[in-house]
Amino acid sequence: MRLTVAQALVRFLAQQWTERDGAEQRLIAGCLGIFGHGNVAGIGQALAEQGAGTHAALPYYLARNEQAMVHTAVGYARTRDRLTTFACTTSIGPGATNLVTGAALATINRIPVLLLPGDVFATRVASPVLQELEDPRSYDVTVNDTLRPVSRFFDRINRPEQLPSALLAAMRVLTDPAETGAVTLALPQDVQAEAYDWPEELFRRRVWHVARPVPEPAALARAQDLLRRSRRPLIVAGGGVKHSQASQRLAAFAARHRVPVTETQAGKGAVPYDHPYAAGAIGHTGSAAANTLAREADLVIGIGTRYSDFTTASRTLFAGAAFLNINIAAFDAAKHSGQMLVADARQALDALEPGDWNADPAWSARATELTRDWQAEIERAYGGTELTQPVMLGIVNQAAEGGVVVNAAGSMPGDLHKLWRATDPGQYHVEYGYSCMGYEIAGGLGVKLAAPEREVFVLVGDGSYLMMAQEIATAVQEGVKLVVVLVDNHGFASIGNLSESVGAQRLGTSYRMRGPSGELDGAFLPVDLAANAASLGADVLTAADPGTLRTALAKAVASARTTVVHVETVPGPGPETTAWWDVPVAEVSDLPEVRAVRRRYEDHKRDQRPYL
Ligand SMILES: Cc1ncc(C[n+]2csc(CCOP(=O)(O)OP(=O)(O)O)c2C)c(N)n1
Ligand SMILES: [Mg+2]
Repeated sequence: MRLTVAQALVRFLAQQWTERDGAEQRLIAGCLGIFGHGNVAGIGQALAEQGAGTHAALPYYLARNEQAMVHTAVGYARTRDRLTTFACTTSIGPGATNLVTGAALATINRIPVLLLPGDVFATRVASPVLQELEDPRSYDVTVNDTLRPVSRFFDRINRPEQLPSALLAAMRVLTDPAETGAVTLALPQDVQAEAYDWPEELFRRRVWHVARPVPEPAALARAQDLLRRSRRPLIVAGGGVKHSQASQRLAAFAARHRVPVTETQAGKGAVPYDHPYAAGAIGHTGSAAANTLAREADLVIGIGTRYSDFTTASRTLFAGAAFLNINIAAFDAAKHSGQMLVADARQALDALEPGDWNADPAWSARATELTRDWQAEIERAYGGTELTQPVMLGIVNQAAEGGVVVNAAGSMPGDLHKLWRATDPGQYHVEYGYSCMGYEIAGGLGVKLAAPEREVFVLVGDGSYLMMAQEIATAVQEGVKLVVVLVDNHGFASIGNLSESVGAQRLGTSYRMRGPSGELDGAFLPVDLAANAASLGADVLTAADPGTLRTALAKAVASARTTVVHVETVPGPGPETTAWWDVPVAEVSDLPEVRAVRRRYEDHKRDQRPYL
C-alpha cells in the first residue's frame, strides 16, 4: 500500500486497541495538534485526508499550547485507567520543545501519551531550516533530543523503513503498565511526506493486552510470612491501586483484616473516605491520624506507590517499620529495602489473602479512634464563616458530589489531600507527581473528555491560571463543559508560606506593583482575572463569601457552558502539618531568624533514615 509516512502512521494508530479483563477500547482516542511547517504537510495532510472530525478514524483536536496538549492527554489517560490516551502532533522547534514539560509530567506520573513532534529534514538538503538548532559538534542533534530523558521510548524516523518497528515498540511501551509514560516518535518533516510501499499487515487491527502480572510464588510466600508476623500493619495506597482498578479489593482486604489504609496524592480515593479503616492522607500533607499510625506501624504495605518525599515525609515518617512493596514496577517495589512483590495490585491483593490473620485488635481500634478525631478536624476546617481556603474547599467538596476535582500545584493540593472527602477513586484527580502549574485547566479538559457524564471541577490558583489559562478556549471550542474555580489570593500562597518558613522572607511570592522603594511591595496588580476568563469565552461568576460561592457553584453546575467561578479567599489556616518536608535552609546567614530556622532544620535532619 503506497502511502506517505504520515498517512501510514495515522492509519496505523486508528487500528490500535487495548484489552484488559476482556474489555477492548481504542488505544489512541484521537490526535491533539498544533500545526506549523514541521507537521502541516505531513501529519496535517494525513489527518485531513482521513476526515479529521470527531467521527474520523483518528479525530483531530486543535489545542492552544503544546504543553497543554500533553496535559489534556494525561488527564484523559489517567481517567481511563491508562487504557486509552491521545497522540499529540507538533511542528518542529518551539512547538516540539513545548512538549518537554508535559512529557516529564506524563513519565513521572507513569501515564501513557504518544508525542509526535516534527523534526528537521533528515536529508539536510535545506539546512539550517527555520527553527533548527545547529550543534557545531554534531548534525544529528536536534532540539527534540531534549525529549529523550523524559520519554520512556524515543525514536527518530529518519527513513520510512524504520517506521513499522518504531511503531510496534512505541505501542508496547504505551501499553506496558510498568514501563509506560511519554513515548516520542520524532518525525523529520521531509520524511513525513515521503511515500513508501507498506505491507498491508501493518494496518491490521491490533489488540494490545494490558497485563495483570501475578506474583512469583516464592516472593508471595515471603510476603505472606512478613504479613502474618505483623501486628501493626499500615497500608499506603498509591496511584497504582487506581490504575489497576483494585479499589474494591483493597477496601475488602482492609475491612476483612482490619488494616488501616492511608493514601498518597495519586492514591487518594482508593477507598472511600468513610470506609471504617480509611485513615486518610499520609505524609507531609497527611492527616494526623495517618501520620501517627505511620510512626507506630511495624509493617508498611505500600501498594502502587513511588514513595515520594511527600509520602515519606522526606524519610522521617516510618520510624520502625519494615516494608512490603506491592508494585508492578520492580524499580518501585525495591524501594526502602522492602520485601518486593512485583505484580498488578489487584492480582497481588487476591494472592496475598492471609486467611485468618488479622491486625492486632488494639491497633485497629486505635486507627478507628484516630480517624474519628481526624474527621472531626475536617468538619472544623470546613466549617468557618469566612471564605478561607479550607472553607472554600468544603463548599466545593459538597457541590462536587459525584463529580471530579482536578488540581495540581500551589497551596490547594496539600489542603485537598488532607481534607477532601473522596467517595470513589475517580473523584480525586490531583497531579502531584510533577505538581505542574498549568496542568489544571488543560488536564481537566482531558478528564471531561474521558468522563463526559461527570461534572468536572477544576480548582486553579491565580498563579497557575496566569501561567496557563488558554485551554478554556479549547473547552469552549469543543463544547466541553468545565466548572473552573479560580482561587485568587494575589500570588503564591504556598511558596510564600514555604519561603517564610525557610528564611527567604516571601521574596517574589506576592503579585504586587514595584513600589517607590524599588521592591515588589506596592499595591496588588490591577489584573482582572474574571474579565480574562470571560474574554476566553467562558461564563464568569464571582463569589466573595460562603453564601455567594454556594449559589455560584449551583449555577455553574446547572449551566451547560464552561463556567469560571472567580473566588477571592482570605488567609486562614487549615489543619497543621504533622510531618516534615526536607527543603534545605541556608547553612550560614547574617540574619538571626534564618539561623533559628536552620537549627530547627538540623533537628529534623536527625530523624531522616536511609532505610537500609
Ligand atoms: C510550572 C511550575 N513552576 C513553578 C512551580 C513552583 N510553584 C509551586 S506552587 C507555586 C505557586 C502557585 O500559585 P497559585 O497557583 O496562585 O497557588 P497558591 O499557592 O496561591 O495556592 C509555584 C510557583 C511549579 N509547581 N510549577
Ligand atoms: Mg495564588
